Amino acid sequence: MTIEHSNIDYSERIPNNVGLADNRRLRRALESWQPNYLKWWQELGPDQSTKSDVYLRTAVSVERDGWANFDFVKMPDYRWGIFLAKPDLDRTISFGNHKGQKAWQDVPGEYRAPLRRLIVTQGDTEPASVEQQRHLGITCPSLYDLRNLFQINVEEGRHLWAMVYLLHAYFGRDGREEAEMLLERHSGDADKPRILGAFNEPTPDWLSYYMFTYFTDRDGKYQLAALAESGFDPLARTCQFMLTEEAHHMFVGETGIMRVAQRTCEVMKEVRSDDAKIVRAGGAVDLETIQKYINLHFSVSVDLFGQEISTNAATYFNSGLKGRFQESRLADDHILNESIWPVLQISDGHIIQKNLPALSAVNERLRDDYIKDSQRGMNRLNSVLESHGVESRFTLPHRFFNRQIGISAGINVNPSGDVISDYEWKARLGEWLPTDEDFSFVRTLMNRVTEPGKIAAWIAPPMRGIDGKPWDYEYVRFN
Ligand code: BYC
Repeated sequence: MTIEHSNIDYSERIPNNVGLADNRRLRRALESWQPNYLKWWQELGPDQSTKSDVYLRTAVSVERDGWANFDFVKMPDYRWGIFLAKPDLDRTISFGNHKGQKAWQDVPGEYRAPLRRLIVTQGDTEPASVEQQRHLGITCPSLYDLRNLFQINVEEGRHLWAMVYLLHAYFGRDGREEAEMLLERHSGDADKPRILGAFNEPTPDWLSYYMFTYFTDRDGKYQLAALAESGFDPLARTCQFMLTEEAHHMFVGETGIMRVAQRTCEVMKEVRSDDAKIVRAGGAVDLETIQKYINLHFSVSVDLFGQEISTNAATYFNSGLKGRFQESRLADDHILNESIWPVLQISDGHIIQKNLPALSAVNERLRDDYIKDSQRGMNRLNSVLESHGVESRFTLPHRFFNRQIGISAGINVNPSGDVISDYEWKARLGEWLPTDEDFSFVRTLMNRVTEPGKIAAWIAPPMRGIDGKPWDYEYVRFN
């Protein structure tokens, strides 16, 4: 058992609020992982960034108000640490077969393997995203954007620390080996790729990056929220605190896409045309290309919820390891043995809805929550178009479009949700997903802008800056 504090001890080599000073073995284990982490950061973290002073927030407490401190930091000196939300000593498990029992402070022997697997899968995504975004700093559209990229990168690094802490503290030798592996698998590596599909896709440009932080970080929000319900209390509490940091990541994604769309609308007005070629010649990303990026990143991200019907997911739920979104607020028995859930299926070339056992459909239910949330952001994005008098609207493609995992994997479903022939799929793919030519065009816009107050021509400036500073503040100082 460790002693828990809400304030973080920064006098330690590894800042923490888990009483690491009182646990020599664990402290030593983590201190021996730390140099490997730093080596990984130097090799695969943000390119050409180590000497810059960056205006970053660092967690100083796990209290809701005032948990972060902002200051200039060189990223390799960032105080990555271990911060768990405050404990609730009376907490009980709110779902599954152990509902009503006291939450576990240690790993129950029978759930060791599935818990480790969940923690490893979560942990694997964090450094993967840093690897995916490694080169983006070189083509940043403004200092404000560069700072946000770096903020997200250091926090994803910290989220890796969060999972590595759990592996080291609760899973013995296996845990230590898994922690090593988290630095050995790499995004897109042919031999040792990252575990989940989306984390092996490239993030080649800033439009992809905003889409990633909009769609893929939002998967993070839902997965972390489901793990924050876990009966294994240290996992629940670390995920609760990670969610506090995650909100800014989705903000960067959502406002990023909105700023791109805003600039496109402005250019459409300037060039008096909505023709993609003319808009591109005017230096903005045409609406069609933005829609194709949405289609790509949404489809890759909905894959991250796994199979619609999953025995893994049912086992996680039954065992009290992973709940549903806001589990304790849901008005049902939280056991689900008798419940059903509507799930889309494909039958005779048609998409139909079937009521299936809710227990096996918890992945799909989480995906439903995610899609609703993604749609809310699309509505806000569409309000940008509306306010500029542009008639077209962005849409989310059908959830079965372009899937690699689940019922529609390998089946040709168009963005409107019709099952189509191979011939039509191949012929029309370029209308729905970015083509090489689209990527090349977006790449031509990616020029580095680092003068305070200046911004690339393809994106509008943000409404406000960070931490009460103006948007044109010198957020990154190059040395
Ligand atoms: N790619 O029964 P199923 C974030 C595998 S993002 C490749 O449905 P399950 C972040 C699956 O592993 C959040 N493989 O599986 C965002 C299984 O393999 P086996 C990350 C996939 O376990 C931005 C098989 O297919 N956190 O934090 O119910 C920046 C059968 O599938 C994929 C988590 O994901 C895929 N997309 O569901 C930074 C939470 N999907 O058993 C960070 C932890 C499925 O046949 N993970 N498979 O070998 C989980 O809860 C589950 O592992 C999943 C999969 C929901 C991902």
